[in-house]
Amino acid sequence: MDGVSATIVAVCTPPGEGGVGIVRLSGCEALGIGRRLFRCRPELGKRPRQVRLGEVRVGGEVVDSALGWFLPGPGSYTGEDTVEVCCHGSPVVLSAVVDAAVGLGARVAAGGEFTLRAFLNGRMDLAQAESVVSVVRAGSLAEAAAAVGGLNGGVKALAVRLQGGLVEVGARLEAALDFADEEGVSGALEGVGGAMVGLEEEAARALAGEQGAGGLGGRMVVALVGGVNVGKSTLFNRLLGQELAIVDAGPGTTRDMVRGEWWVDGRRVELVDTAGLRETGDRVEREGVRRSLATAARAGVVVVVVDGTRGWGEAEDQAWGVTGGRGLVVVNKADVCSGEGDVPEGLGAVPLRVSGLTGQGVPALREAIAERVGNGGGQAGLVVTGERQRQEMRAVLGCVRRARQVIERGEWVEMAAVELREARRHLDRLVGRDVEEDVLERVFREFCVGK
Ligand SMILES: Nc1nc2c(ncn2[C@@H]2O[C@H](COP(=O)(O)OP(=O)(O)OP(=O)(O)O)[C@@H](O)[C@H]2O)c(=O)[nH]1
Ligand SMILES: [Mg+2]
Repeated sequence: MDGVSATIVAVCTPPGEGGVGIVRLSGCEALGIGRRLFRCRPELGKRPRQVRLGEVRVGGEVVDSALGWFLPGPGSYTGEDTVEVCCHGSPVVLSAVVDAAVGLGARVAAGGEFTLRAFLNGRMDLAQAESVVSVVRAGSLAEAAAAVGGLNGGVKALAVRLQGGLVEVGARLEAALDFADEEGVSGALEGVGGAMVGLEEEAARALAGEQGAGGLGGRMVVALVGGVNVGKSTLFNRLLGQELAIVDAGPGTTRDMVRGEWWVDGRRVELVDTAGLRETGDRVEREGVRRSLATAARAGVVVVVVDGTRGWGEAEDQAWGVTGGRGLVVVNKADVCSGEGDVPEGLGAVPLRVSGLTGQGVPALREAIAERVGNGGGQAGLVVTGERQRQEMRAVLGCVRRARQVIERGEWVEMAAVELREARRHLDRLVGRDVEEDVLERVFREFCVGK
């Protein structure tokens, strides 16, 4: 990354009436520039980490009386020499101080650049950096508490734990591969399935915990996804008890997402009806499908709706894929079909038979959703926050689950070993090892200036 050596400056607290504004300088020139802008006795930097009262000077004029301090690297937030001056919050003064710092050689920091430097200097991992955004954006104390768990290294601790488990299971698989005869293989594999279930549960808990804090403005999102015409909108209206979404016999009716406020066991959630998934040449519908998948990826609970008269197909595979294997599956139109909708057994999901049209099976579905919503909300130690982390954790869960299924079916052990290696790669990426620069850019683009 270029420009890492430049000293950067920004106001890191938004100025407001009665509030304070902190000008933060970070980099090798921070102390030199800071001394020119903030005069105190003894001189800034003589007593590192001590808060001093002093004068803020711009162009030879004293423009504010402020508190300032010097934090030497590597023990600062960014890992670099840092000066912070806590002014009274006048926007005029704050911008004059920033301008003066720029005149002295500093560069105005980009959004998230302080935290980016902290990451590049090894002061925090990527998951911790992301937690900073989650804390800032928290819509409730519960969300803030969850995000702080990540900031304090909760995600890293989880990743290390899971890595340990994966290494152990992986080693047993590799050992099993060394046995040529079947008996030896099954002996070496004993207990591996159970160990994998434990890893799956731990990963799923981290995701479930996140769901509680997830959603818009702290509200959990429950999304209905699936192919076209499977009856998502009918079911959506049935669950809400009002005719909010348009229902039609033709495919591709819903394009925009339809959202409804829904109370489940005393908790307010957001029920979302989405566009049916299919390949289409229609530009607007394609955008609808893209949004459906994005909604499913960030929803707390995903209900994959299957048309019982048509059965499981490509759209369902796609919908299930984005849930990371943790969706609820319903076979709809139970009033006109008797089967289980060809839901693949390997999914590990027990399909619920419902009819959005008649209401059959809907109370059971409501209960199943309520249970998931409750689990998400009641968990302590919510750790995985943010879409990127969730995607990686879902990928981990998917890999471990597939590996277990391969073993349980007595299939090629090497395949399971490959899945486990892939899971470890996703865990590495979760904490920011081996991530590409564009991923970093995306993460830090979310930040506001001064953080
Ligand atoms: N028999 C029966 N028909 C149903 C049921 N649910 C929906 N339908 C019918 O299936 C058709 C499609 O229903 P929608 O609710 O619009 O389906 P959708 O999944 O929202 O469709 P798109 O928005 O196009 O993706 C309509 O003719 C509905 O009346 C059901 O449970 N039983
Ligand atoms: Mg619809």
